[in-house]
Amino acid sequence: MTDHPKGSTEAWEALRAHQRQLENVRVADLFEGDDKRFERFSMQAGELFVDLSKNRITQETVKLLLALAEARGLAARRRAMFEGQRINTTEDRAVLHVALRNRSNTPILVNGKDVMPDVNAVLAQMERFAGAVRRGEWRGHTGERITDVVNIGIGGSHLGPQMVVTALKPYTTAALTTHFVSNVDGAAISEVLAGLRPESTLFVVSSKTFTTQETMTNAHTARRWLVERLKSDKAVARHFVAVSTNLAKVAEFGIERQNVFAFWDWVGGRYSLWSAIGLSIVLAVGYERFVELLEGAHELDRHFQDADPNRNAPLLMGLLGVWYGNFFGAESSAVLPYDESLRYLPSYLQQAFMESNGKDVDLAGERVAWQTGAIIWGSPGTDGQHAYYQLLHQGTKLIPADFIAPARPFHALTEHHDILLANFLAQTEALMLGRTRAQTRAMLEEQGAPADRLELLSAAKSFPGNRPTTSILMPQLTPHALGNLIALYEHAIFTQGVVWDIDSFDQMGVELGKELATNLLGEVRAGASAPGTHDASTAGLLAHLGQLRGR
Ligand code: G6Q
Repeated sequence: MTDHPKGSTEAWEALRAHQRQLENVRVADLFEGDDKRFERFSMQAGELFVDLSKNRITQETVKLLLALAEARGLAARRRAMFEGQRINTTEDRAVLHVALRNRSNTPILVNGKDVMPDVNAVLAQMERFAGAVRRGEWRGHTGERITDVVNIGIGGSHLGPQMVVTALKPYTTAALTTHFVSNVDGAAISEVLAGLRPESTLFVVSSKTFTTQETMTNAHTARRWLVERLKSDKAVARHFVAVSTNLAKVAEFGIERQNVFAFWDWVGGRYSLWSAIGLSIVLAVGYERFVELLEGAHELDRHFQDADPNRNAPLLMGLLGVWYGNFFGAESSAVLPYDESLRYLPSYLQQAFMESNGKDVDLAGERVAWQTGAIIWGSPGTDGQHAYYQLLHQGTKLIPADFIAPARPFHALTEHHDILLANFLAQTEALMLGRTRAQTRAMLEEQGAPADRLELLSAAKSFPGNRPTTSILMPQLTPHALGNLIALYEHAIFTQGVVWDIDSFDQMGVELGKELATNLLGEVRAGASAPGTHDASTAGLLAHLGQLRGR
């Protein structure tokens, strides 16, 4: 067994040697020695301006990383995805979220059949339905207009719509409010239902499988709430629609066929916001804006396929993750949007990256001997600056961070936005430059610090710097720019999966959780387990819970 993916020996060894050369090189010095560094390592991808120049890279690094991608067959694998080949090997499925936003409408074949007519038919159905609701033509059971939409879903059937609807708040209409329920914790749905009237509420039950315990439990609770209050089973038809690939299960739930929005097994949950799973987005911002989102993603799809590798933003961002994770020992990576409306982007990307690339076997089923997916975390700036940035600046860990900001806000508080952007730039600059012990000492002396504390304070107040950041700017957070941004990350994830030789499109760990919870439910209800069925800790906790709950 080798310690690197198949076919990459030469490229891997070259990168390892190169890392040793670069280990003590400061990015700040690289800028000193190259007045074209910023131009060299920054690029346009759709509306996004992506600056990689504050990373620990040289032209040689890029050359070697691209050689690694080539050795791992990136181009062929990318073509295979766009052509609809079954690159999700464990599930034996195509991976075609790119077809959902294929605005050029060129045929994409799955098992010899063009999927575009079906994609377009569902889009048209979404347009018709959402338009009718938004115009007030679709009425509730008692004839009232719909004022509130509740998306019930979890994981991939929740995080995307929630992130996008929140990000595009300026495009939403005051006449329709969107709510999200995901957690099976009864507090979640209770809180949402408490503020709603059944007469004017529409539930969108989003579940690819339509068997997910959390979603089904929440959907049944919502259904009971509605039927009890409107005193008729018939009300369900006007207040529930479903988004699913499992039409039989939807019918069992009692939702009529014309109120079902279909998608297909070649759409992975965490890649599904472009499909009918985006219905709550269409309801919130309207069909035209949703199409702009799709167009933005399509533009990045083209960029990923066609751009010169040296200016291919998703390709290079994916490879940077490999560079830090496999050669610098970085374990995590931060996503730091300087935009309050992107507050769900870190959790959205956390799922996208970690569920896709948190894998420990390669495509042949062999255990990998190299690091795979990074831990992704983050939250909006500037809040994080007053919390965990301390560790980014002075901690002992290397944490590459992406800083993301729109140049123009939607509000009129220009002064706020100036301050926000100043913080963005100040942080990325400080993370790179740091402050040496000598500089700190000189500063402290000038400030008149007591001589007996100079050593201690200059140590504590100096910053190592050389902490890598990527800056992503866009003119404004429009649907189109957001589509660019999400697809940028999707293709970075894809790139990493190809390099690591893993299946980025299955999610066995998620499925394990689904099985385990179902198995234990009976025992939680009973407050006890049969002897020998669990380890002593789990059996003990079950019994203790049973006592606390009087079972
Ligand atoms: C995503 C995962 C997972 C999934 C949820 C919900 O890629 O598979 O997060 O989206 O478990 O599944 P359903 O849509 O089937 O309810």
